[in-house]
Amino acid sequence: MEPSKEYLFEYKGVYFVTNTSLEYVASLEDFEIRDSDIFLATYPKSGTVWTQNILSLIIHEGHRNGTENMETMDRIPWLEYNLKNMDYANLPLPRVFATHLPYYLVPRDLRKKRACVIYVSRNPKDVMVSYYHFSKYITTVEEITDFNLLMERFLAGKVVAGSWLDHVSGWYSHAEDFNILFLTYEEMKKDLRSAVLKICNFIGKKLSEAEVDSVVRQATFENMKKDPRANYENLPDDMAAKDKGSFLRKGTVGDWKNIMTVAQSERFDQVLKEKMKTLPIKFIWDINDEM
Ligand code: PPS
Repeated sequence: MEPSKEYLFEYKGVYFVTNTSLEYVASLEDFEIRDSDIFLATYPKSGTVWTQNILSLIIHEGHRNGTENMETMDRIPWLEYNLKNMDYANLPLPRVFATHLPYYLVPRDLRKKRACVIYVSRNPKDVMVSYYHFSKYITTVEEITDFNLLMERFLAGKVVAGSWLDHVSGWYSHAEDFNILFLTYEEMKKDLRSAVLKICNFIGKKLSEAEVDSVVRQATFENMKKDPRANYENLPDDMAAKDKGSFLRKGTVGDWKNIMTVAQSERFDQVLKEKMKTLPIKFIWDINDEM
């Protein structure tokens, strides 16, 4: 039941992939903030890379009009996984970081309402199913082929970033401490243009109608999947089993129905759905559901 120490280590109640270190993660509470910083916070598999791409398209004209060819991870690196040993203190402004940290481990000064935080969440059945497929593809995450075992680990929070419920409820219940915009994967899926506009407004970036159109067009699932940068096709060979999948997999709402049995879904509901009632979010479990 316990996650393998080869793949995950625990720090203050959450799990991290072993390609970062406990000391580094612990140091991030003191990470120095700039007022123009933007942090994209998510629980894994909730739309991080999607929103990362949207932010990059909004902020960088050279990305939007195709004149600059830069890896997304170089533009918007992961805060707690500094895989390329970048000098985070001296990145060009505005710095944008992606993070799976829970609210209580992020740089302390963010809690003074400095900088911007965008938090994206997704219905947890789709998150879990996405994680299941991801674990076969990414070699740094333990592959769990037994879906029942994967589900028990997920429900117990013994996966990357810990408990889904704790992550989402923590960020929502501490919203007042942060300058924060909440989005859901499902609302982005239903109306991408509105989500792009919300992000522009929140980070104070004015784009023309044509520029917004361009961001939206380049951020659809189909177009991102065709774009090697957006689809993270340039990951080092030892990080991904490229014959076993890709970063952008299916990109739908309700894919859980294709894999979870009725019994598994009921077990999931029994453990999580009751507790989810405390969340101020109405999750969409099927793309045909009303928002
Ligand atoms: S990670 O590894 O935590 O950074 O993963 P994350 O990026 O949060 O989540 C991956 C899922 O997001 C889907 N995705 C998209 N869906 C719709 N539209 C766009 N443009 C898009 N880009 C990424 C991706 O396919 C993963 O979901 P699944 O369900 O596995 O397809």
